Amino acid sequence: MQNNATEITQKGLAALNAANDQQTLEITKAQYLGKNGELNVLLKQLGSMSPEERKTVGAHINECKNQFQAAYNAKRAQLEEAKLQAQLDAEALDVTLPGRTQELGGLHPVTLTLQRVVELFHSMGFDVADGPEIEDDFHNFQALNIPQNHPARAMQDTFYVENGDVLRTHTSPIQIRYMLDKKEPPIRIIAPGRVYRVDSDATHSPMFHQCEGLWVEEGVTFADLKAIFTDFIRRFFERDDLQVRFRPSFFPFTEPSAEIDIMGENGKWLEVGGCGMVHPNVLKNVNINPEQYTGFAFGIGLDRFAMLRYNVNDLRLFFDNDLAFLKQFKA
Ligand code: 2NM
Repeated sequence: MQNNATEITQKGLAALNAANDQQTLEITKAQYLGKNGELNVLLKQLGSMSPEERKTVGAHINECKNQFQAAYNAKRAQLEEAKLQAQLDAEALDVTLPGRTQELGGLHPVTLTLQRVVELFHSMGFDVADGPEIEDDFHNFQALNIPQNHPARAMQDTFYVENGDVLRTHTSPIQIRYMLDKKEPPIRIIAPGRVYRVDSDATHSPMFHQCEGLWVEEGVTFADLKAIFTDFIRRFFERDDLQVRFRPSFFPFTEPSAEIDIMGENGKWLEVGGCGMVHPNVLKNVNINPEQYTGFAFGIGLDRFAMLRYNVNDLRLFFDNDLAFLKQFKA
């Protein structure tokens, strides 16, 4: 009987040991410690024994039951621990991973350049004017003293839209519209925007950005043009001693006309824009009396200015939308 209890317990302990899930563990426990479990069945047989025998055998069976219970408790704790560990492993979170941040955008270098130009001219009393990118022949050419078949049109070949309209070749039509609207000087504006020409290489894009300036008032002279523009460009490049040269040239809409050069770091003159006194015909076309008023106008290429300011050697980089390039300008 005693050996029987030991044997059953050995078998039970082996079964507990082999149980690898909670369900099997509980079934095994019921098999040995349940009401009709093998060890309890042994207890029931004590009744047929002598008192002395009953005492020792009973004590032994209880010891076996305690041993089994302890083994069961240990195994149960072990399975619970394993289950918890498995859950923790499955739900593991690597808090050292970099976060998924929302990257902040930045302004395009040409936009940054325009903002700077606007700021500088605003400080000198110029307003900013705007206009349509699709223009009619009158505003883009005729009002600017460029008649039909004038050779200057060949230099400004552009993209033709229906019924003779064009994608504007310069921002001057903005100024024509402004003068027609405003009716009376004083007029002091800059006109920035996209313009279009049939031209494409490392330094020319079919779409580029211009900013033109215009000051019309009684008594405005070429000396005012030189002073205003020289002040502007020295402030733009942050060089008080920057050499500026006005080189005689021709534009249909100004007389006299000049190209504007600045002295580069390499000691060579570099063209940065054009200018002149607004042609009397242009003033007449917008109903301003050229006997009473005079004005100057100038034009600069914003892309060109951005290239100079940021040391970019290929204009096309501005239009490729390559983030590796654009990210360098994030303010
Ligand atoms: C330039 C050069 C010279 C110009 C002229 C006018 C207007 F509308 F007043 F006639 N606006 N801009 C002008 C003059 C533009 O760009 C190189």
